Parts: sequence; structure tokens; C-alpha cells
Amino acid sequence: MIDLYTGPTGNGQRAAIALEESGLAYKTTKYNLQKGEHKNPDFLKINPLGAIPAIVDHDGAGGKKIVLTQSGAIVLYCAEKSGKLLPKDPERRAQAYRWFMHTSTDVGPASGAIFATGSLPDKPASAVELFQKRLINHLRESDRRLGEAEYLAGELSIADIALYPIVASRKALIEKAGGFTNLFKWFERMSARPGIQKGMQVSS
Ligand SMILES: N[C@@H](CCC(=O)N[C@@H](CS)C(=O)NCC(=O)O)C(=O)O
Repeated sequence: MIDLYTGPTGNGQRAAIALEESGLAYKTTKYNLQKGEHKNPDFLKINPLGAIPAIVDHDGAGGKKIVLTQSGAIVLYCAEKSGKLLPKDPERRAQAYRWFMHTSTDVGPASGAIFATGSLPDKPASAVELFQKRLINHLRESDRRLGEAEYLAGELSIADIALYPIVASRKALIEKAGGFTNLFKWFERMSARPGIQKGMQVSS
């Protein structure tokens, strides 16, 4: 059994979706971040940073307990443990790595920077706009890829799981930018999946 510690954010949703789509048994502890529940002493023993998501797998490698933070690492862990979400075909597998990293190092940081700059007391408009533009530019690349294939790696993979919560939280901005036909078709396909629905609901 895996314990999931999460909250209503994209990173939390990514971990919950990964657990759902990989079919691993887990139980959820949900924290109210506004109330600072994720800073409780028990959780700080799991993640000294006091950041969600985190998992504790009581049946990790060799039957040993493993504690894991970082939503991307949790996605990869679930994929390896379940044998799902990592294409068997080497070409598709390489594409899964590529698009997983595209989200982790390009799309995700731009989205995070919009949140961070928008949280500053003076909400510097030029900084917010810069990161909005960056996010949109990176997502144009995802959209282009989704014009070639139904899923980023040609089949559902770690790459789609990484991207979905960001598109969900930035829907209004993406719609306003316009021209994301492929991305929105993919988003609808993803949203119809019970695993995605349950993961979003568990972490909302
Ligand atoms: N890179 C980490 C980010 C984790 C993170 O920043 N979590 C936020 C919520 S999305 C959090 O719990 N922040 C509380 C804090 O850092 O005090 C991941 O992908 O898991």
C-alpha cells in the first residue's frame, strides 16, 4: 500500500493521477495548504520542506519502505513499479522522455513563475506577461506534437500525466491565446479517462 500526501494543486494532482493511471493501491491524506496543514510535524518527517506531494511506499524495492517527494519522480516511480505509462517501443519510450522533460523543465517552470510573480504584493505586470508568453510558446510545441500523435509519445505515458494538470489550471490563458486545437482535443481525451477524473478529484 502506498500513502499519498497531497493537496489541491497541479503537483498534487499529477501524483494522484499517476497512482490512478498506474493502478497501484494507495490511500490519500489531503492537506489544506491555506491552513498550513502540510507543515505538521508528522509530515515534516516525510518531507522536511513541508511541500506536497509525497508518497510513502511501504512495499518498495526489496520490500523496504521508500519515501518519495517531487511529483515528477512520483510519476516515474509509479510507471516503473506498475510497468504502465512507459512505452515498450524504444522510439515511443524516447518520445515519452522527451515530452516529460519538456513539461518538467519548460512548461512547468513557466507556469510556476506566473504563479510566483502573480503572488508578489505588486504583481509586476511585465514579469507576469513574460512568463505567460513563455508558457504559451512552450505549449505551442506541445500542440504541434499533438497534431502528429494522439498522445505525446504516441500512447498514454508519463508525458501526458505530467502535462495534464498544468493545462487544466491554465485553460483560460490558453483559450485566450487561441489556436490550440490539438492540445484541447487531447485535453478532452484525457479528461474522459476515469483515472484522470479520479486523480483530479482525489487532489482537489
Ligand atoms: N517540484 C515540486 C514542487 C512541490 C511544491 O512546491 N509543492 C507546493 C504545492 S504545489 C507546496 O506544497 N508548497 C508549500 C511550501 O513549499 O511551503 C513537485 O513537483 O512536487
